[in-house]
Amino acid sequence: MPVPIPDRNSFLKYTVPLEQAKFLILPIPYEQTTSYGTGTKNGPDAIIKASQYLELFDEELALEPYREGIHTLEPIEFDKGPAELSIEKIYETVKALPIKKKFLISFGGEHSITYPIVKAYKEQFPGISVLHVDAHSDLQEKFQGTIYSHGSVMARIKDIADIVQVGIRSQTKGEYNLIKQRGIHTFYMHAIRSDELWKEHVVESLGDNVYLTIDLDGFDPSVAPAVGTPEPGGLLWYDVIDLIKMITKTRHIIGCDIVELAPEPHAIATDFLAAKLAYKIMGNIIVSKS
Ligand SMILES: [Mn+2]
Repeated sequence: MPVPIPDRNSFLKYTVPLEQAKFLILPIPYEQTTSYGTGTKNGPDAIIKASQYLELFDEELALEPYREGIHTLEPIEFDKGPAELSIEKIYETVKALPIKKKFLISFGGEHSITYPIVKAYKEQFPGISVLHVDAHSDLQEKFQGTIYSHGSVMARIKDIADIVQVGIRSQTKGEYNLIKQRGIHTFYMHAIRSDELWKEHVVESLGDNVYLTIDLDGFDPSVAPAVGTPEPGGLLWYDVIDLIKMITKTRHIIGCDIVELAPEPHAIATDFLAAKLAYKIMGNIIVSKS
């Protein structure tokens, strides 16, 4: 077992050398195309700060996940310029990481970051399913003039991987029709409400290797208010945690990202939720492999 060393810039305030880590944290403070509220570039920092107030012990799993070793990487730096360059930079960064040997958790940043991450995963894990938790289906071909917008991220990903969407409650008619035509597995929020077995149905529609992307606006604004585009009627904490737990029982979660946190001083609960979510994912990954 690696020996965690205190470090004030790291997730949970502890670090281990990269080679010894089971988990990698990659801060991706990318914000170029957000549409309503702004501030997602401050997301990774806020999650790492909030994580430093988490208890290291998980009482539900009865373990201290950080003892498996967490290494927080340097944030990716972005130059001003076309979205393509930033997307390429994210892809190259993730491609260079040992994503097969370690479990990578990326913190956004806006949702656009997920496409280059999935592209890098796809090269090492053929046939992956992408589980997409979000209020929005993000399936617009182009949004605000770019195909790399946060509103188009799943339109890009659907062409390279199977996608399963959960928590959706805001979309255009075009997106609605596309889902019907392509037979995309979309679990709408209104349908989840009246289906006691929705989590089982989500798991059934996933392949063996699952990449998890969580837009925090998939959660209800009552539990995650600090997002750029809050939508009423979302998922609650245990909906998401229980879903993740259920997935790890029969599928392999191979990596994940948590995106769209737009920190606000009066809504620090969202920062904390995001940090705890990342830690809960780590705990469940450990339990599923032991
Ligand atoms: Mn969203």
